[in-house]
Formats: sequence, structure tokens, C-alpha cells
Amino acid sequence: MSQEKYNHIEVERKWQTYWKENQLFKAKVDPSKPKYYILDMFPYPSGAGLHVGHVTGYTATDILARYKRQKGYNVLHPMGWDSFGLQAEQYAVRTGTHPKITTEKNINTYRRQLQSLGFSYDWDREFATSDPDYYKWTQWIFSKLYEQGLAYEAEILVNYCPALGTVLANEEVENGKSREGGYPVERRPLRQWILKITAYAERLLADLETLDWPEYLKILQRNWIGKSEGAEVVFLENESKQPITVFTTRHDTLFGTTFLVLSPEHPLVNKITTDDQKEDVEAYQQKTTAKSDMERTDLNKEKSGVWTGAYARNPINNELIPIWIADYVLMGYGTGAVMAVPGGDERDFEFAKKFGLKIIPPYDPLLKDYLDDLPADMAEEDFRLEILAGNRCWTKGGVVINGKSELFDINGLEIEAAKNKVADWLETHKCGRRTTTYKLRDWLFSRQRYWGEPFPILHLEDGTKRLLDLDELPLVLPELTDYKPQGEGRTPLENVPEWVEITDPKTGKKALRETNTMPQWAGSCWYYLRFCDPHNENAAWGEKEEKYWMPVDMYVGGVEHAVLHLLYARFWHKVLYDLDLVSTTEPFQTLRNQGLVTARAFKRLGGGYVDAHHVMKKGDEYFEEGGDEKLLSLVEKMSKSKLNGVTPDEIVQELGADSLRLYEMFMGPFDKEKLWNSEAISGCRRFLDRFFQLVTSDKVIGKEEGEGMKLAHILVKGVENDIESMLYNTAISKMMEFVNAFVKLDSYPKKALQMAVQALSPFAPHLAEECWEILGKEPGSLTFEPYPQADPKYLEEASAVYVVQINGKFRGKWELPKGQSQDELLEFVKGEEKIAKHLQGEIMKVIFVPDKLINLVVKP
Ligand code: ANZ
Repeated sequence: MSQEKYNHIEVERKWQTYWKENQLFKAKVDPSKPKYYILDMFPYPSGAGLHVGHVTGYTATDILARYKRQKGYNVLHPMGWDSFGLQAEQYAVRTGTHPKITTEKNINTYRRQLQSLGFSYDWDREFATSDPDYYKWTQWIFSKLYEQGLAYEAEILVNYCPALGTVLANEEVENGKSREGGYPVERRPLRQWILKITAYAERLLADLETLDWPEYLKILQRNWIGKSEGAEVVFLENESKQPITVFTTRHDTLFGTTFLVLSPEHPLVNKITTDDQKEDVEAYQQKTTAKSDMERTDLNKEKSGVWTGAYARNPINNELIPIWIADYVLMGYGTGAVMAVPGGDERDFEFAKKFGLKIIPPYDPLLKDYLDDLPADMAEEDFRLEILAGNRCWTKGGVVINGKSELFDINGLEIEAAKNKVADWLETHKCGRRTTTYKLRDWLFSRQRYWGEPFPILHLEDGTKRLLDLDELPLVLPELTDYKPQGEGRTPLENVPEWVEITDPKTGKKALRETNTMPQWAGSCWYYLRFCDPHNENAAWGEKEEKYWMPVDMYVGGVEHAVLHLLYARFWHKVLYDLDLVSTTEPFQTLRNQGLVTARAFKRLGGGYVDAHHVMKKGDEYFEEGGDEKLLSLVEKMSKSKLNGVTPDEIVQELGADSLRLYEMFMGPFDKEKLWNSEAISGCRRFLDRFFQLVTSDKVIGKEEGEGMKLAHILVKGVENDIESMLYNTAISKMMEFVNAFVKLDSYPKKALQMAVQALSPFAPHLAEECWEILGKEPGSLTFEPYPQADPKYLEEASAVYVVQINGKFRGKWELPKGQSQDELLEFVKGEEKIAKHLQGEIMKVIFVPDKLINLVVKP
């Protein structure tokens, strides 16, 4: 008799203890073996503890880590805590407990939870970014940036968030609100520390090509860096002959330029504005200051602006054109000045229309280009005539018209040729040049907060600055009782005069410490390097360790870091590379994003949420099972969920870590969004019990032959392929199919079961170890047992591709073991979501071609 169920509490405790006592996951440099560095985006340890959304990513990396060990790799799989920063501090402010204490407490919870899930981390490498032993080196890297001229102080217009009491980086602001918390952000001038990330713009862009990252992520980074190739054109102001340089990507339209627009903050504005216009210009400048870039460049907003009273000469035809200011031109991009071509640019067109400015169409559109844009009620020729008359803006080119002056002629050319000819002309006549700009701005790197790394810098009484030397680091954050944000650009550290005002022991001069702290992104910019050598007291990392482990071979985390953490870390890494401190140009060679786990939940009017699986629909309204209060529906991201009954702790207790791990992967493709359903976890548990029943059955035999062996070989090959492609959900389906087929056998070859246990082990490692032991494989853990090689003789013709049709229409195909009976196949396709939804009506007829096709005729 086989055993019905296994005791997950005992089994999981037993093997977790075994792994720990035998230090199985401890990673050591070993040049004789290939290495595999697999990294999770380490968590910020929040007060709520681990949520099931975290578990998706961590299970996925753990499967890979365990599988790679079976494949003979020397695996580095570390974990730590991103514990400095805004979130941690806000939590502390909310709970009224010092961030140091809450952080420590939360870390303990996270560690316990991760350990209870059996993740194979090398816990000896654990650290938190708020540990002085760690941030000592964060400060040291800052000093390297400073020495390279890549960190500077400036009084700049910042994004200030009054609610958070701090400035924010551009990347931290979305639609005029803080990403963290969604509070309004305003612009104001403040002295700040800034990192010159723009110096690396080109390399940050170019090296994306060398990375195995999802394409959408690369696109996000490319757009954020925002490279534009174009030209600068110099116009001379008519009276003062002041040169005004504009940046354009469409110098081919220079003949169509009918006015210039300067950003209201442009330094020339006050110099060229005529006395008559002064009052209007100043009033407009005032109004602009408070607006965010987002508001200013919103395409849908009504255009506004003021004439300066001045004119400039267009170098290409010597014509005088008026100079305006308008808020849609930003000071921080290009040169802060544009040549306006209302015939070729929508914003300029609206502006010209509004203020009655001249419109010269630069192009005659070619028929082939404008057909797509043709309004339904308009004849082709009328459309063209409207453009030629300047009544309509046309951005797409065609052949140049109005492109001739005494100096020059580009009529009849198309865009690229015209651009080239104009650029050559500008360069020969020294009134412009080809140039490239980027949207990327320098990184605002200081925060008016307590819970962050202090800057290792002294402001000396003579106005100079001194970087602290390595022997003065870490500069420890002083213990504060009042760590709340101060507002108005003030910092909590300003309130500790005994820490701030010192006599510099090295120079004997009076000095002030910097009272801003670093942003939360600092610590995560290099933690992957510290993991290579976390206990090094003499260096941030050892050369040997870095050379061996880097780059990270697989990095997994959420897509929310697309342009923040991932851009910042790549920037620091490149600086370190230039300093010969790291050996690779990029830190994260391969990267995958886990899909969001969402839960459909229903909100109670009185507060709280009800999981969708406990909700009844009556008519068009929703009620909690057994209740009569109306509920509001919504879908929530799991990480923010307040749902009941889905903390990992409870599931681990009730059904076991292996069931949770399996369910998290079985829910759907790892990188896609998935809908959580607590009840479905027990299905995974049942599968594990059935697996256990096979292993403990008295049908297990020593002989290595028959159908069982064939099933096992097909399984290990299929799971191997799926793991390599991170198709974990299909790997689990294969294991389930294996069990379904295996139970039907008269006898169970032990060898076949051992192979299946090895395939299962990355997913459900505790139960796998237990089964391995039961099947008599000694000694101890299967962690380093080589992954079974499938014998090709079993794989030949083992599977067939079955096409599924409904009413003759193709609805999908599946690769399944050959020789499915009609009933088996029918049973299978009914369980597939893609098919099930077409099977509402009665099945009238089944057409079955063995090993090829099934066609279901369904009553409509
Ligand atoms: C003349 C022109 C004619 C333009 C035309 C476009 C179309 P991207 O591609 O995003 O780099 N521009 C330049 N500096 C600007 C600033 N500081 N604020 C707002 N707009 C600015 O955009 C480059 C184009 O944006 C430039 O090319 C310029 O308008 C405008 F038919 O110059 B263009």
C-alpha cells in the first residue's frame, strides 16, 4: 500500500535543516567549473512581509538555480535587503518607530519567510544596504564618481514634493506626481548633488544591443535616453547681432521657418526683449515657472506665448522673422530654442494659427504618403491644395518646395537629401553644424531625508570641499530621534549640530558635513558586486571574485524598474569599468521580468476586500457569500493587495511550501500577468500527493524497462527544454501528465521514478529530496546529482502534434505523447481554456485522425 499523503510540515522542516547544516548552497569560487550567477532584484523589506507576488519571481530563479546545479554549474544565488530609502523611512514615520528598528524587524520576517519556502540562497552572503559595512563602500563609490568629475553640486530647478518633504529625480516623477505615493510635485530652485549620467548616454544606449533583455525593456530605456540626431542652426538677432542657436531634427525645413521660439527661461530673452514687450514677457515668464515639463509639453493643451518685440535673420535666405517665447519649448532640451516651421510641425502650426503668424509649407506631399491621412470626405487633390496653401500642417515630407533663395536651392529634394544639403551648407558657412542631443538629464542624487547614506564630503570654511578618505569611512548616519521630513528643502540632519559642525581632523579647518542623504537607488546600484565578495573588509569586492562571478547571468525582477534602478546601475557599472574596477561593460547579461500577480477582489463599502472566489453574483450585483452587503469590483496588483488568506505563511502552513511554489509557477507563463486563485493551490498539493503515492507504492520494481522508462525519458527531456526557456507552467503540465500515465502502469520502475524526482526537484525540492531518500539513493541530498540525460531511443516518435478544430476551424495544436485515444484527447482538450470556451454547445460529432487531428462539431 502506498502512502496517501505526505506530511509537508515534517518533510519541509527536515530538508531545510539538512540543507542548512550541510551548507549545500554555499557558493565558492572554483575556476574548474563553469559559473552561473542568478540574481533576484532584492526586496525592500516592507512591514507587510513577503507577498505572493514576490514568491513568483523568487521561485522562478530558485528553479533555475537548482536546475543549474544539477547541470554541473557552480551557482551563485544570493539574497539581501534594499533597506535604505524613502519607503522604509515612511513606514517608520507611520509606525512611529525608528527606521533602524523597523528595518531589522522586517528583515527578520522576510528572511524567515524566504527560508520557509526552501529557496536555495547562499545565506552567508546576506547583507542590507543600510548596514554601515555595506554603505561604507557605497560612499566610497560616490567618492570615485566625485573624483571623476561625475558628481557635482548645483543650484537647479528641482522636482520638489511637499508631501514627501524631498526632491525627486525625473525618473521618480510621473505625470506631475511622485511615483511613490502619487503626491503632487512642483518645480523650485534648490542646491543639489547631481550625477553626470548624461556623460554615458551614448554608451548606455549602444550597449543595450549587447544584452539579452526583453525588447520592450530596451525600448523603454532607449526612449528614456532619447537620442535625436539633427543640427544646430545659428540665427542672428537683428539689432544686437546676438547669436541664437536652435536645435532641430528637421533642418531640411529651414526655408519654412517663419519665427523662432525661445523657452521663457532662455538667458537671451531678457537681453533681446524690447521695452514695449517687457511687461508682457516678464508676466509670461512668471506664469511658466510653476508648470511641470509634462504640462508644458502636453500636445493637447492650448498654445500660449508672447512676442519679444525682436527679430532674427534666417541665415539661409536672410529673411527677418519674429522671436517669440512659449512654454512648450523647454530650457533643458537641445538649446532651449527652436526654429518654428508651422507648415511642418503641429505645435508650431497651432501656435502660428493662434497668433496669426506666417505659414510657408516646406513640402509638396507625394500622393503615396498622404493617402493614409486623407479625411474620408475629402478629395485627394483638395487635400494637397490645402497643404500647399498653408491651411494644413504636413509633417511627412515629400518634395521640397519654397526651398530656394539667392544663396541656395533645395527644391525638389526629398527629406534625407535636403537635410544633408542644408547641413553641408550650414557647416561650410559656419552658421550651424550636425549634432546629437539626448532627452536623458543628469541624475538628481540628493534627498532631504534621514534614512539614506550620508555623503562622504566636508564643506570647509574656505569654501572648498574635501572628500573623506577611505580610512574615514563609513561616515555613519547619526542616531536621531526626530527623523521626520522637515519640509521647505531642510533636512533632518541639519538638526544635529554636533554631527554637522566639526573641525576637520585632517586639515584642522572648520567644516560642515553635507546634510542631504543619497537616494534609495544608491545602494542597489552595486549590490550585485558586493554579493561576489560580501565579507571583504579591505575592498568593496575582490578582483578574483569579481572576475569569476560577473556578469550576472540571469537577473529577474519586476518591470517597474525599467528606467530607474536598471539605468542607474548600468551607469555606475560603466564608471567602475572605466576605472578598471570591474571586468565587464554591463552588469546584467540576461534579464527577465516576472508578470504581475493580480487578484480579482471586491471592495466592501465599509472597508476591506473579499477575494473573488468568495463572491456571489445576484443579478448585476455582487455580494459576499452569505452576506447582503453590495460589493464593488476591482482588480488589484497583488503586491499591494490587502486580501485575506493569501499570505505565503498561511499557505506554507496549510499545504506546504512545495505546493505554493508549484502553484505560483503553474498559474501561467512566468512573464505574463496572472490571476490569483487561492483555491487552486490544493490542486497542486493533490498532484504532489499523487507523486508521493507512486514513490511509496509497492508496485515499485528494480527493473529498468518498459513503458515507465519511456515516460521518464520523455519527461526529463521535456522538463529540461521547458526550464531552459523558463516555460515553467508547461514543465509542470508535463509532470502532471507523467503521473496520469504512470499510475496506469502495472509496475513502476524505480529508475524511472528517480528520474522523475530529479525533474520535479527544482520545483518542489523538499518533497523531491524525501522521495529521493525513499527510493534509496544515498547519501543525502540530490542537489548535485547530475540531471538525467534522456536516451534518444525513447524519444523517437514519442510525441505527435495534435491539431484541434472546432466546426472545421483551427483552434490550436498541442504536442502530446503519441497514441492518444479519441477519449483521452477529448478529455485533454476540454481542459484547455482556449478550447473550453468554444465548447459551450453540445458536441454533435467527433472526427478523429490518430496522432494528427481532432475536429469537434458543436451545436451553435
Ligand atoms: C524644426 C522642426 C520642423 C522641428 C519640423 C520638427 C518638425 P525630438 O525628435 O524629440 O528630438 N525642439 C527642439 N528643442 C526643443 C525644446 N527645447 N523644447 C521643445 N521642442 C524642441 O524633437 C526635436 C524637435 O523638437 C526639433 O526639430 C524642434 O522642432 C523641437 F517640421 O525644429 B524641430
